[in-house]
Amino acid sequence: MFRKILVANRGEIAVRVIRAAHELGIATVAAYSDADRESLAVKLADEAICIGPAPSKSSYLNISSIISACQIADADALHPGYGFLSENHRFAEACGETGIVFIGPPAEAIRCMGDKSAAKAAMRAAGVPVTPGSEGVVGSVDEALAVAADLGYPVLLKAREGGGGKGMRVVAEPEGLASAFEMASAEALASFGNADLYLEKYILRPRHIEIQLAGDAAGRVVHFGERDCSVQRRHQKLVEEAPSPAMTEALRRELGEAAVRGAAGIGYRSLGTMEFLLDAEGHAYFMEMNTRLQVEHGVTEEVTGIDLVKLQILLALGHGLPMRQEEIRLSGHAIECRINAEDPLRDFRPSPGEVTYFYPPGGPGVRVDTHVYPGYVIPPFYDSLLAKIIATERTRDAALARMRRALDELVVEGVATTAPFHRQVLEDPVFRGGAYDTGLAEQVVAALIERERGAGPQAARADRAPAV
Ligand code: MV4
Repeated sequence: MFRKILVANRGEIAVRVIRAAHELGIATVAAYSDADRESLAVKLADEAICIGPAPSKSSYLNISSIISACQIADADALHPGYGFLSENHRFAEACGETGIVFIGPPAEAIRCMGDKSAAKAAMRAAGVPVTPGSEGVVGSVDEALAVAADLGYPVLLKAREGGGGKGMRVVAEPEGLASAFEMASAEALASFGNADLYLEKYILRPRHIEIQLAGDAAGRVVHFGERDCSVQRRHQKLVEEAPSPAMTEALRRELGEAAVRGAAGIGYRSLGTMEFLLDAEGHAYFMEMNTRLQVEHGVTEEVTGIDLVKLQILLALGHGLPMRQEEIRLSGHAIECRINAEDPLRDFRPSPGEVTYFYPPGGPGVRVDTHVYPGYVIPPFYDSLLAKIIATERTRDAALARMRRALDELVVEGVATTAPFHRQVLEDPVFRGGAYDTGLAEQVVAALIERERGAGPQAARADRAPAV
């Protein structure tokens, strides 16, 4: 067993990791920036060590500072959380070189999945259905034109080291390809330090379905079913649910088996997630793989009864998977709403500052993962996730009713939050019917703004962002 884990992250996920470690009898060290001195993670951890000034570059992204903190605190393992350095293969390697166990996959797996076109090739080789497109990088506009002619328009240019939507360009016709290629390439170089692009058939308004999986050092891989993350805005997920209302038992089995084959094919160990696009005809295609613990892991925990963070820690220790695929049973329905300190009526503008009052919902089937307490001051430097509310019940309809009830109980004063957006989602007939796709969020925002406008003169103020 590890004696001590250093948590190289902040916010709710630092709290989540500390809780899992403590339940395993492992001591924790919170690595924090100057801006997080008063954070809940610092209060809950056994020890805390400052890793630098508020800007992420100087603290949560500073590899040498974090490695030094591990050495000073005598931690034998490090949990990277999500975001920050969690998918940086050089960081995972630096941990290994200094004898610190990185709680995640081997550095080589991170590197391979970080190259999105290499990841697709590896998955194609393992028999996973991938989005139709170029075999690897397209080296020139002429090559892209040839591939696009085969695929048929519209096509999508993506950055080799992209992911999360950055550096993508939709191309509707051959005439637009050259300029889109130059722009996407320049954007990729600026964002990722690599200008390489690959090409895919553009799938209109897909659903985002992802399969949670885990692999062990013995080469066994299991999956934990899917999450539907189609309620996104500008590539930020806002709502996740499990199971997906779009899935049949047959498709679940097919995608689960494909994800297991793909992960086993690259010798993957640790927790991971395979993202798929699901088109209107019900065809699913591999998009990319996330090699970290994800924000939305909790919905899977609620429908499987498995603590994924404890599992991730045990896998990093070299333990074998403690369950077989047949023993993983999905039961009930879970939905998560991300409560961010952002104003959905003002283009989701961040709303940092003091949370003067905070009352999280509770009661049967409601889980709240948060680092917020009354009087907590949200720093302006990081992402704005305040709390994840997860409602679980036996059926989807009952889970949605439970979430509506939970949102009604929630009180956050002092900052604007995304809670009004979520109330609008839960009222939306398309969402309630379950037949929604990645176009839903913008429609919900428009409906929310429309409703506010109708609510009185105060709602029509000119500084409100228009519907997009
Ligand atoms: C796509 C696509 C349509 N066709 N690829 C967005 C994030 C990045 N990981 C990939 N993304 C997409 N890739 C093809 N070939 C549409 C998107 C996309 C999207 C995907 C999932 C969830 C929300 C989305 C919002 C806009 C675009």
